[in-house]
Amino acid sequence: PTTHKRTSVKAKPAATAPSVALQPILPEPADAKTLSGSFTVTPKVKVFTQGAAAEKTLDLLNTFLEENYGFKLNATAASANEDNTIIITEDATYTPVEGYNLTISGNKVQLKGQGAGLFYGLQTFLQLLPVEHTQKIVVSNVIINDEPRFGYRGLMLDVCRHFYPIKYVKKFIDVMAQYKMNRLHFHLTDDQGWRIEIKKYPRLTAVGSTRKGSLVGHLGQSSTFDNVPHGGFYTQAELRDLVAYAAERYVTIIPEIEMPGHALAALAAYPNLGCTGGPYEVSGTWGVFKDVYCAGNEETFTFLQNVLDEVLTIFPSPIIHIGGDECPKDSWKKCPKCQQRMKQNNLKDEHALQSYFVQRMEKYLNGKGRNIIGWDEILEGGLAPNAAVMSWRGEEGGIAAAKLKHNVVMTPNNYVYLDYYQASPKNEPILNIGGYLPLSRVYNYEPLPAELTEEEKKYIIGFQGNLWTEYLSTEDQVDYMVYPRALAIAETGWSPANKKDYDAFLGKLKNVLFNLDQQGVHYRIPEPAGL
Ligand code: TNX
Repeated sequence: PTTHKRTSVKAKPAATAPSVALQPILPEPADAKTLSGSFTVTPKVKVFTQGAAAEKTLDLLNTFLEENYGFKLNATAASANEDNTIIITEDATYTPVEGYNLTISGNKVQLKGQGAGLFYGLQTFLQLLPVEHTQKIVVSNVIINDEPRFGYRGLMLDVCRHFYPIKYVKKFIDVMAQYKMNRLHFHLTDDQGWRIEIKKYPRLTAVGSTRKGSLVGHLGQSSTFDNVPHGGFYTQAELRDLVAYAAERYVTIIPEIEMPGHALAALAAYPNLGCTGGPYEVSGTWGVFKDVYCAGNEETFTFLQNVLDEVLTIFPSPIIHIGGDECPKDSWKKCPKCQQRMKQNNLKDEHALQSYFVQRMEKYLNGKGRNIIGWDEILEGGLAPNAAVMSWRGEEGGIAAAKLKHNVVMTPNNYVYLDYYQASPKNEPILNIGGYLPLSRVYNYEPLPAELTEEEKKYIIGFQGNLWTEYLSTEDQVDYMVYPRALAIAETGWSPANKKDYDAFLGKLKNVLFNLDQQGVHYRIPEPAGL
């Protein structure tokens, strides 16, 4: 029987659809192999899903198809072997957790991964569809095995210096997620405004969320105070909804509650928390202010713990940002309670007192199952035992923290501060805080410092671009500063270093910017390659 031969006509090889160009993918995948042939998406394409996350992925695909091409995929295949089918498989054992496999070949689209991987694989697939939505939807055959280089790929948004409504923050998250970023560091409290409702302390928002006006123009250079009241805050219900919205897109929101500095808005509301007792005002100018939380007063700690209790019920993030930057020690030096605390605890100077402050808050949060992250000033006077460090004054703090075996998020101002100029100030339509960070410089930043050993490099868990908003009073201005530089950050965070190429990146932006146009994002038009 083994010699039995079929005498019928040979099976016809499946007709291969003509090849088309592979659309560019941003961020560049870890590994992509283009194959000949193509797949055409039509309303007749069947779908086959396995797992709840796969169904969700299909829903997202259908929403996209409906919005952009006016149809949905309704036909379900009986098995994963049927031709002309999109097969989405949730595989709980797939590694790495955020990775995915997308194979388009043999008249099938197959996507495999865990929840996050399926989400990212879908983002890739959507980029492979032709950007002009009037065209036939033909996608090149391809095999993609993709995974991120860093687990933490973030952007920071400062909503204190200027307030932006939830709707805008959602749009911000949409774009992040499309380009596979997964951490939104939400800067919620500062001298110029307290933006999160805290039920136990209603004055934080009743008083602390509004200021009398804003400084327009650079201090000392024809600046004026506009006397236009500015304010706003998010209710807890709005923030819970935002957290859920972000989670659906695999974005974790890391809230920042600043301490012990940048505290004027809180002090204006509760002056007993400052060393002098006030009165204090929510600031309408920018910079660093001498009035900070009193480190000698027990009420300060009770207050911050109670605030954090409410913050933790809203934000499930395993890390909580406690600020820690730019805290002048002037008021502590003159404050009898602070001096007494230093004596009692054998603290040799005010930096040690700040370290005491942060360590106490760390202990409190660790007790609630959360870890803290703080700006690199938390290294001064002794780093709290489990704290992660956000290196912003260049890379130095991050290098020091990694050597101490602490986790680090790189966010050096000289490479990724999105409030810095993108070109010569005279050619820019809006006033920026200063600095000079053209797209190419942001793109070419390498987050793993060469002076660290391979072992030490493992502590650099990721990196992030920061957007401070002193001079950005409108959403359009935020868009202008963030894009396309945030896309450069997205690629550095996701793609292998050896897959990065600035000219190729600029080439890929054509499709990306087309998509951003469709979404109403008012990005800055980048200079062409070679400039
Ligand atoms: C420094 S970066 C700050 C912010 C300012 C920013 C302006 C950091 C931890 N603190 O308060 O907005 O410079 O670039």
